[in-house]
Amino acid sequence: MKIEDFAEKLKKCGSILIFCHQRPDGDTLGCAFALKKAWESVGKRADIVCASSIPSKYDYIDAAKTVTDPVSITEKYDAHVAVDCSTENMIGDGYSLFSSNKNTFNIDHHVSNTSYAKYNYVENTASCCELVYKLLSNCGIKADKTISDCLLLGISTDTGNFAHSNVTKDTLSVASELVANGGNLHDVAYRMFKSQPKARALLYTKILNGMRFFHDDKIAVISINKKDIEDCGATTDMTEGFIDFPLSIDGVEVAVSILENKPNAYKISLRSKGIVNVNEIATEFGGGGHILASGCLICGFYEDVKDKIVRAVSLRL
Ligand SMILES: [Mn+2]
Repeated sequence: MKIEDFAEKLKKCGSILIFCHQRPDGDTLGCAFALKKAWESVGKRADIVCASSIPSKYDYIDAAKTVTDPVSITEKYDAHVAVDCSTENMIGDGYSLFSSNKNTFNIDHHVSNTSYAKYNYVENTASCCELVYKLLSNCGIKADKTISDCLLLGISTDTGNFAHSNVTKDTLSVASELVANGGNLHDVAYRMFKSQPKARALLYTKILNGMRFFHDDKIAVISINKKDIEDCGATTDMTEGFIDFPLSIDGVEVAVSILENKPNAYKISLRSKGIVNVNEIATEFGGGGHILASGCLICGFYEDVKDKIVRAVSLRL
């Protein structure tokens, strides 16, 4: 549906419950924080739920501390709104709660979005935060400094700080308006890209030591198991961004990260420089995402899982 119609429907809702995707990133959280602040700025009510815990690096935004687990919600809201979630699976354990409301909204920028809500607004932009900015404009809500900082968080993180090929003039023009409204881009970029806890740095070096190459060095694979994470005193969410390093290597076309989720269940992340559409590969295994960045879950023994995903990538090289 058109953004005008989507905004028109949502505007009528006095209380909304916002759903982030599991293993939340800066984009889904930036959307949720901005939407919550915006709703509150006009005297309405908004709460945020996420099926996973929120990484501590987002604590600098006060709304991060208000995010709760979907199971703790007993209240009724006028609408349930999913942000940056391409499928029901991305909402995770929160999906049964999400779908329990008859007024469901889905605003997202993933090409693979399955339009699972009553009202769906999907547009292929670099970040979902750009769409939330558009939504707020259409609701007649101005993005103040706080909202602008939240939206810049998603735009900055989903574009690799404006370095990915997904950046368009519209991305820059939204970012420019947010900066004009008082948003502090430097602060966001510093927090997300230029600082990290020691435990993450230790884990990173350990994981890079175990990097393996396949298919004439066109595929680089990193593997992260639970024990490595524990040994370094790190947490799973700290592995976000590790995959950028193998992809940066000259000659590597696809980088793969294999993260132990549960015993014999691995979360696969895929990044491509462009020759391979990794969204197709992830979809084959029940996941999804974008052409250049996607993910899925594969069950089995580590070596079998690794062989399966390397074979699937090799077939496309
Ligand atoms: Mn996103």
